[in-house]
Amino acid sequence: MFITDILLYLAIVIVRVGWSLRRMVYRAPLCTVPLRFVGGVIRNLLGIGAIAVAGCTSPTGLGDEEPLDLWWWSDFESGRIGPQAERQDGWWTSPFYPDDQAVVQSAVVRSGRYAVRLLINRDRPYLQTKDQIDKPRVDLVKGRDADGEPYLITEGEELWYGFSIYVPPEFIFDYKANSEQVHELQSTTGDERDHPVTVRIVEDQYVISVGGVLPGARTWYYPVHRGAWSDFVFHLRLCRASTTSCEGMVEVWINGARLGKHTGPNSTAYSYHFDIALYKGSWKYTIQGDPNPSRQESGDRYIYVDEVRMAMPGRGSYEQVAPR
Ligand SMILES: [Ca+2]
Repeated sequence: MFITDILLYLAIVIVRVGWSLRRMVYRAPLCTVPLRFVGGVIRNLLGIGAIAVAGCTSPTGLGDEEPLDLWWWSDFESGRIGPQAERQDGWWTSPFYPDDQAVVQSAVVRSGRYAVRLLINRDRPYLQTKDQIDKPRVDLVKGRDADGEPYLITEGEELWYGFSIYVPPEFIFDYKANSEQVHELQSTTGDERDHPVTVRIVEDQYVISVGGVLPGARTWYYPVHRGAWSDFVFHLRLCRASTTSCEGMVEVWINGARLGKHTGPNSTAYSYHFDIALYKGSWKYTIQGDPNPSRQESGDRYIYVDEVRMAMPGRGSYEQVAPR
């Protein structure tokens, strides 16, 4: 892109210089020819410089995002979801779910040209395994595999990460028992009780829980504003109670407001993966298979996600990861 722009501009310059020389020879006073020639050269050099600056600062140009500060990020500006090993827009997504459940789109964005829409549908059967039904979910996961996955979150690392969530105006707040989970850190051992951080939509509130099932676990509440983006920032260090000199810590901000800080043991496993999701533990049926009343009896249910950033362990800051 950058090279072709330069070549095109040089071709224009050659034509313009030729045309200017023709005009100077036939029309201009002889004494102004050198001055006008030098002026034309300067103008054309400035034009090439402007193209170079534009090429280095455009979203697809050489400068792009600040990769040295970030461990990985997903602003969805690549326009697609790639393999989870890719630093930008790389995610693991479940093969059990239809492709239209996580779609990179341009209609609703927090920043740039793209964001992702996560969708579940009340009328579809959700088959995770042959004997486990009606757990509608779509997950974007980073660091899912314990072996060889470079983005596992491990005990003792100081981390900063942020993301932004948009709940559309038509989103129906469901009963408390039918809440949605939109973010979690999930242990790689698969312990369902072990979530040092979760964000759920419970009726009309974001419920941010820290510490899982441990004594001293903490919960914060923040209103869900439909039709607006909500910016989340987390600053944390995971640690287990069994760890000597445990210095666990979790700080939370929403829309620039600091909700608070939890200190002490916050986890029970050594490593975790990062999950952004739209997930209901049950919807059409309970896990036992009984009919489950909901305020939304059919159709799509969706949220949007953008501006996901995780700073290099031990090197982050609020500014590096906050949605902008
Ligand atoms: Ca974006």
